[in-house]
Amino acid sequence: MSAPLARLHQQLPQLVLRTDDDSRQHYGLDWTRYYQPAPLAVALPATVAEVQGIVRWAREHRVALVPSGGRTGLSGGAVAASGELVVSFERMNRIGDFDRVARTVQCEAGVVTAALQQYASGKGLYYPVDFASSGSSQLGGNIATNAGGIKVIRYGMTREWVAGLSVVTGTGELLELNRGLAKNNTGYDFRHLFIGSEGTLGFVVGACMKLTLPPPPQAVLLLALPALADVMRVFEVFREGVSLSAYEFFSDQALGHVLARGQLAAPFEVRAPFYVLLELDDPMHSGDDSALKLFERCLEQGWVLDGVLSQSAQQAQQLWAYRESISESITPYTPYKNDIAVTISRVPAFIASLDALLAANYPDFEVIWYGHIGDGNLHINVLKPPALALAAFRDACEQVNEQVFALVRDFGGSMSAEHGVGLLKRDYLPVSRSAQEIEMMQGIKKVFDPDGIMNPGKLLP
Ligand code: S2G
Ligand code: ZN
Repeated sequence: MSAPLARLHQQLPQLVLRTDDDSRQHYGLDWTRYYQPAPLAVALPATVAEVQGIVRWAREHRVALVPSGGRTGLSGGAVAASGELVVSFERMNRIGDFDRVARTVQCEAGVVTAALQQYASGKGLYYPVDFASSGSSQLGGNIATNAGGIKVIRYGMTREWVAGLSVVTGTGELLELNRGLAKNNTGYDFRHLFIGSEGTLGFVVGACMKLTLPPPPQAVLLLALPALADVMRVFEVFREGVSLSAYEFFSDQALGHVLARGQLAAPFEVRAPFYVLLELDDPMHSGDDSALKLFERCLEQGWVLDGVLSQSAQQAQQLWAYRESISESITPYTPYKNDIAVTISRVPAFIASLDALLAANYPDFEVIWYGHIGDGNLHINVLKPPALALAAFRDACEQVNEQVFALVRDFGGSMSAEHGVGLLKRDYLPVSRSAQEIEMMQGIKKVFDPDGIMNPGKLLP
């Protein structure tokens, strides 16, 4: 054990510290597969005091710190590739102090998202932020990346559900931010600085999370569409007529890869170029047949070719599976991934422009589209052609990246809609933020992390 680590152990004798290769490999990586993890070691604190002790030690020994939650990030925000100390919050996973009147609950950073969803359900309430990785992602990471997911259209991003935030800054101070108050107009709301800061200002160690009343039973309507422009026409029609909790989109290529796994039968007899999945209040439960009338109207207009409305919660889950299993269906193709957003009304034009650009420059690359199109959020995946060597593919994808971000800039969009900036996109931050803004962010980082030990190299160029 190195002298600094021995010193850490001496200062915090109860702190769980792992230096074995398996732990360093396992905790030094998130879902991005571009980096070789090489942390100094992994610390697993059980208390805020241990987190503060780690920060004070890191300042003294000038060791960088990388926060580690569920490590489900896709931008390299939790990657430790240069001798950092990984600080895992998996041992800080208590939920408690439920306040039924305020509808809030205190959670430590290591609470798994699904555990909070289950806790809320057990109290007859609902925690609505949801995404495919909720079974392993942790609240600290969700807050640090302001995670979005599939229900943003009705419930917003994680930011909306944080009533209070406990953070340990890069100076080792513990800040209790907002303390769960519904109203608190007392100057800058640092809570919102830390939400989405990707561990670059300090550690999220706990949060007072808001819960809400559960929605009525939801149904899923899966529609087959002939053209991209219809995706937005259908969105406008249904958004006016019913209460949507999700409006997802995927291309037929995406569906093709899902079906190729052989676990799901095709949803319709005839394939279509695009599909949208709507989650809405179940007409069978509400007795409101507006959704069916809107479907018929879209059918008459030729904006929809076919559709299926779930008749049970089980069938709703089966219909969601078409969308939720896309990511794992294409993983074997080591895809180039990107996560961007443009103004909702410009989504079809953006997709058409990028498709044309990629087809012209990389005719043998297969482009897979899916995403939370109701928020203007697109997930772009380009699959590696089987015959192309991975290194050559990754080189080509550097150019693809440049072209994607150039188009995002032209469309006035965001270079990262929900996956954050992390390590992967750090150098492209100027696509969406001005030089002045970046300079101000660096100034703010200096206040909370004067020694630059908090997740250095992430988010900020
Ligand atoms: C999604 C998750 C992972 C991916 O499916 O909505 O945010 O493949 C993504 O991009
Ligand atoms: Zn997503």
